[in-house]
Amino acid sequence: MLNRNFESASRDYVQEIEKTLEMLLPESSRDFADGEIPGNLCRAMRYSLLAGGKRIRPMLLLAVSDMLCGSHDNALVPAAALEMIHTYSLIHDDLPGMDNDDLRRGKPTNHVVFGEGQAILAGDGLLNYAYECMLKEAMHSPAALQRSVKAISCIASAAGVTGMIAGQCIDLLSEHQVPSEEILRYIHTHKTADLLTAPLLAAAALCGATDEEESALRRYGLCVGIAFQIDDDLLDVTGDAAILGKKTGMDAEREKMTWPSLVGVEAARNESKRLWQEAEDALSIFGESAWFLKKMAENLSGRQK
Ligand code: GRG
Repeated sequence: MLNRNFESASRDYVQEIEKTLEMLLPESSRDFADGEIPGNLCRAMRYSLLAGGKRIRPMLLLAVSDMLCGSHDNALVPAAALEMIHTYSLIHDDLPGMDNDDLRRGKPTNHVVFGEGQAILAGDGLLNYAYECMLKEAMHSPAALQRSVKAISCIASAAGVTGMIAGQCIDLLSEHQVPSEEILRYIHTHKTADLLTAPLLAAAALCGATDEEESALRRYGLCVGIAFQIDDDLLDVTGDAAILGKKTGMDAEREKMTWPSLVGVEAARNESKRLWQEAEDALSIFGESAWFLKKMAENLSGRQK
């Protein structure tokens, strides 16, 4: 990536991501046919996947690939797959059995439009299809098979039962409980930071990064992830629902464990600021080549949605 203007570089990344998502999951008009995704399932999957998310996770994967490999040709499918996994987690998180939200990305949630059963399947579908796409792509290039398998394994662990699902499990169990820093750090690390670190480690695997590079990226991902979640908690208290595209004040209503509920709004703001700075510091070993990741941190730290 020669383009060093953050806004236009992100626009280029997002364009490529949208194109890859459309290529991997085109419309399917037939109700059912062997070897095809049933029409209704495909519409439900596409409804949430193409609803205009910020595409942070796939962008991170492409940016780290560009930084370490000088190109991101073999990173586009894993990047799109990661967005599918992220979208599945949002669909399931919004279900009546979890957070019971009716607005996401400024649109009615998946279960409101397609019904609960179909929304569960749309989430399951996106999760499974993500791995189908990554594995098919990996089998097409036997020379890069080992690196691809390592990248897929990073993503699977981050999204899995010791990663995002574990974080979500403790998050749900912690509703109505007295806030504790240890539990909150666990929830934020796994529910949020793991899936933001996954693209960094997957790209590191695809590019054959050194241990030192990998651990710098891990540090950056953890700091970005926790700061991102603290900001998310803060936006739920102080944000604008119209800009956010979802209701605010829901954490307090559900008695969720959050940074503002643990330490108050001001201290939560300070902790987030400290972590954003630590994230940038973690990139020092990459020098100038980490310009996009630095700008990404700067940009996310002021986000309104
Ligand atoms: C259902 C296993 C399972 C996990 C759900 C994603 C999630 C875990 C919960 C959603 C609520 C939440 C606060 C998650 C933390 C991560 C987060 C802030 C997600 C929103 O990510 P953005 O801002 O969303 O990147 P967009 O819509 O831009 O993609």
